[in-house]
Amino acid sequence: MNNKRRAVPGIRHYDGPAGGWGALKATAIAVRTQMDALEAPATLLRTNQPDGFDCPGCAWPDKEHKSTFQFCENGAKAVTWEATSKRVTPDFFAAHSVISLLAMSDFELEGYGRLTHPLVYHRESDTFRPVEWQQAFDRIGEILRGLEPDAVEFYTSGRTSNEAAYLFQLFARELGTNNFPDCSNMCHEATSTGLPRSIGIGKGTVSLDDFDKTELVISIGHNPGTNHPRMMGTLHELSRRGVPIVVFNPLRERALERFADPQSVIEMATYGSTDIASTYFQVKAGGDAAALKGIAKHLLELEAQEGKVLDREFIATHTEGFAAFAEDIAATEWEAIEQESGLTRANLQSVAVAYAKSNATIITYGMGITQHNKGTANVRLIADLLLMRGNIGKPGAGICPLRGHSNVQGNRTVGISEKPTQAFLNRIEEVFGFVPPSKHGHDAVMATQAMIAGEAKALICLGGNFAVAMPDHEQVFTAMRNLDLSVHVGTKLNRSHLLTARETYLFPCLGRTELDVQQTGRQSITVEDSMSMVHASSGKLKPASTQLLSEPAIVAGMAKATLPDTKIAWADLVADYDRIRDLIEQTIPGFSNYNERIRTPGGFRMPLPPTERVWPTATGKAMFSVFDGLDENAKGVGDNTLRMITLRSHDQYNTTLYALDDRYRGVFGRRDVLFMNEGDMTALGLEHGDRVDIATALPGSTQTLEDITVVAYSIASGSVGAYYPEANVLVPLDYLDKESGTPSYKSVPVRLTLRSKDIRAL
Ligand SMILES: Nc1nc2c(c(=O)[nH]1)N[C@H]1C(S)=C(S)[C@@H](COP(=O)(O)OP(=O)(O)OC[C@H]3O[C@@H](n4cnc5c(=O)[nH]c(N)nc54)[C@H](O)[C@@H]3O)O[C@H]1N2
Ligand SMILES: Nc1nc2c(c(=O)[nH]1)N[C@H]1C(S)=C(S)[C@@H](COP(=O)(O)OP(=O)(O)OC[C@H]3O[C@@H](n4cnc5c(=O)[nH]c(N)nc54)[C@H](O)[C@@H]3O)O[C@H]1N2
Ligand SMILES: [Mo]
Repeated sequence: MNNKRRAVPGIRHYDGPAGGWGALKATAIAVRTQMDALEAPATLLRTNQPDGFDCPGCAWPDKEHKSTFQFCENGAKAVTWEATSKRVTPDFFAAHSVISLLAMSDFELEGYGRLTHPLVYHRESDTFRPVEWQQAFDRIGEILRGLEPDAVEFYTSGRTSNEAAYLFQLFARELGTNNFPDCSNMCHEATSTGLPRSIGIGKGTVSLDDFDKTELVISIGHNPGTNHPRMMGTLHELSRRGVPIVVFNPLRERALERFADPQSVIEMATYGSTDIASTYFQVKAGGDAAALKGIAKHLLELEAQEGKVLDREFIATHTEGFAAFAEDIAATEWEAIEQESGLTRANLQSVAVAYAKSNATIITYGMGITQHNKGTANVRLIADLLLMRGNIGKPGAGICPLRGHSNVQGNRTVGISEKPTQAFLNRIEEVFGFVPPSKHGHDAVMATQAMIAGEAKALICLGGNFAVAMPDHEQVFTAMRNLDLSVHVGTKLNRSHLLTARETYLFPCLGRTELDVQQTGRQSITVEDSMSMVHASSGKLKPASTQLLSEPAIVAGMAKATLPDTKIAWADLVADYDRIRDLIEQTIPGFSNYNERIRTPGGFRMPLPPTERVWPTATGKAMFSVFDGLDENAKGVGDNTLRMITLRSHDQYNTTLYALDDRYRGVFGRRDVLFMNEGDMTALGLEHGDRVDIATALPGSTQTLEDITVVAYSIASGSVGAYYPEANVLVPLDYLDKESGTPSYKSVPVRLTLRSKDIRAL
């Protein structure tokens, strides 16, 4: 860092490691501002205990799910954010019109606390007013019955339980649609689409045990210190064991460099820390395919020189398509690889050498891989690299997509899919006696397009903040207002709730931390983590209000009121969630003895045939693929374009902001910044602290984001970084990975215009 640089308000260089005393302090603040200090310690201690609740923070598994409480700053924030003692009551809504609430920031909206009553939008007064649950369900039923089923969109956000998600898809299918826009369409859809072709299943193959046995980890495009905090304990252990961790990330992320484990007494007492990455490669945004091809290319060169680098036997017995893959790699020039990746041939060769030496390698990845024009192809290329050395289906090795929401994977497993398989539909028909629709439905982008076109008339959201999470807000916001009906099931107020349709209902639900008592007693729900472990979670806290219903109860209430001739005993299912699980078991493979197996601590693992080298692909083999070219196929229009990635701060959970700081990146009290490479700044005549307007540089795009302060940062040349969701206005809705429909949130060509050389006064 350049020490002579001028001071910019809110920007301070952060020198410490990740974790450590800073993390303890941040947790204490989260507890103090959100919770009753007496209840907080007990609540946090119940997180991820055998009879407690699953941490809503991330989808990283726990060792045996029963050991001591794993300290985790961002897990604590997620729990305290839900278990807050703040409330948004009917009095609050009477005093605040929707238009006045819309003027507030998303940070302020959620900050008011938990929703307490079911609410209906009252147009004349422009306020939300309390409504009786049954009255609301009846009116929703009436509206839905008057619509074509395919004019209704059923959105799921990944915090929802298996039980609620299963009922939600039954409701939609009995109504007659497969319209399931879902947060994973913006997230790991590239994994769900890419991996089935490569290995036969759209999920990761590693378990925590594999991390104990691995000899090399390659970490691409994810930021675990913030987003998968429990993974830091694993990385820390690996680093202590001397296992090399090779990172590919355009930004220097502090947690991937150094991390003081807050559970390590010695490190905490001595201000010590452990280096995490053994090598850190600042690949260009969107340059991963080139980097991966470079590694593969050198592996082929090593094989030609020394032999025994490829796992020839594995390739011959278990795979198809190797020759075409190898031919494409061999034909790719080093010069092009260097240019697209921003890394040198020597850099990539060194990774290939380390990879050739390792007997068991894991590749982990996140949004830096999936949220690109060629996200699906990127995922398959990762699989290819692993297949070259037989690194799937052996201990210590495999592919490890880091899932987003804590149950996003489970939601998909239990049927949230706009493209259901015929086998699943047949089972639904056999078990329930109605014929579910087989026509494919909408994913998130298609649902939004249907809303914009006026074809979709109603949106029902099981959690989430749909409008804000999607690209190109302005269009989405207008489309939301043109709907006949919107229904939101949520815990806290957010902007999507306020984009009122002709009729809008807001339903407060129990959170994961809260006691859920139904007719037959206390209920538990189940979730599936990033490593396909399914386990139970049951809340213990007193619900935020006596008016709350559980998510399964709300879904069942709407379904029963909508479907007069329903074949499903909705009320019985809500009375005892075991009955919902019995139906899941009858309709979805892999859930045998579901109720019995979730009663053992730790739960059970869903079947993962590739771990046993069984490949449920069309050919019965693992498939190599050919990645077409090297680049993203989307060059910016005009001179001086840069590639923008949008990312999460440390004090953020998706569209939820816990605070306005991003400690490890040295940003405090603000988010209107653009991280930029110093060389690029010089080339464009910009200085640290200059204020710029950002414009999307794609053909026909007119999107702009005004008045953003440039911050010098250690980021690959040609790449710039801005915060999600503020920068979503710059992402065109149709700028996406065509194979999976995932928006290219990490790859938007942009151009900067200097606005003022003044430093913003805060
Ligand atoms: N505390 C907290 N936890 C969370 C979330 C949260 O918001 N807050 N969100 C949850 C959800 S839904 C998800 S999906 C996950 C998201 O977890 P991540 O996948 O870590 O998501 P991002 O913050 O978007 O960051 C992606 C990382 O990829 C890097 N990157 C960007 N572009 C590229 C590229 O082209 N190549 C490479 N190699 N790297 C790139 C960025 O610098 C950044 O470090 O986390 C989950 N957990
Ligand atoms: N530019 C850009 N855009 C992105 C991304 C990016 O990296 N860059 N990432 C994308 C990704 S990976 C994702 S997953 C999406 C996230 O999109 P969403 O999942 O739609 O958004 P969240 O912000 O997680 O939703 C927050 C809301 O969920 C509700 N909520 C919280 N807990 C519960 C609960 O237990 N039950 C219910 N019913 N509701 C609850 C609260 O009301 C809260 O306001 O955003 C995507 N958008
Ligand atoms: Mo996500």
